[in-house]
Amino acid sequence: ADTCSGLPATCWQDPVSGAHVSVHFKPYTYTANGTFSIAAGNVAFHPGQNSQTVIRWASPVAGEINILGRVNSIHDSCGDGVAWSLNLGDRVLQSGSLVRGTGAVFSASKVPVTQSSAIYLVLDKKANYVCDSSTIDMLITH
Ligand SMILES: [Ca+2]
Repeated sequence: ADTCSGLPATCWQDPVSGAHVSVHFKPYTYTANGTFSIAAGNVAFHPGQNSQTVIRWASPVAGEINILGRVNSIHDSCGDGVAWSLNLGDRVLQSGSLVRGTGAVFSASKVPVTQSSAIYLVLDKKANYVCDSSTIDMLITH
């Protein structure tokens, strides 16, 4: 959709669970319960009440790739933070747990892929899903 919770953004959202991935068209500052900002063009995501949110990269190449990224829990006023994992198919390459308001850098070198491989970034709510807004940056090189 072209809006996410009424905001101008490219949005993939499950309105029942609250899970979403959004790319905001304009800078956005949330101020209802604490505050955080998302820059225009940044990718934000949030797990659902009873579901993870997963971003997939489908490999267009065969060979080895290098992955460098950062995941940030951006809503630091409530909740228990989020957990994340970087997967190649169903194999976990790296994972971590974030205290609310913190971030983690991840990287993986010489990851073997084919043109049917998929890299997944999984965002999990941990015990509860309140205040789990997060952002993701990822660079993949071949
Ligand atoms: Ca949480």
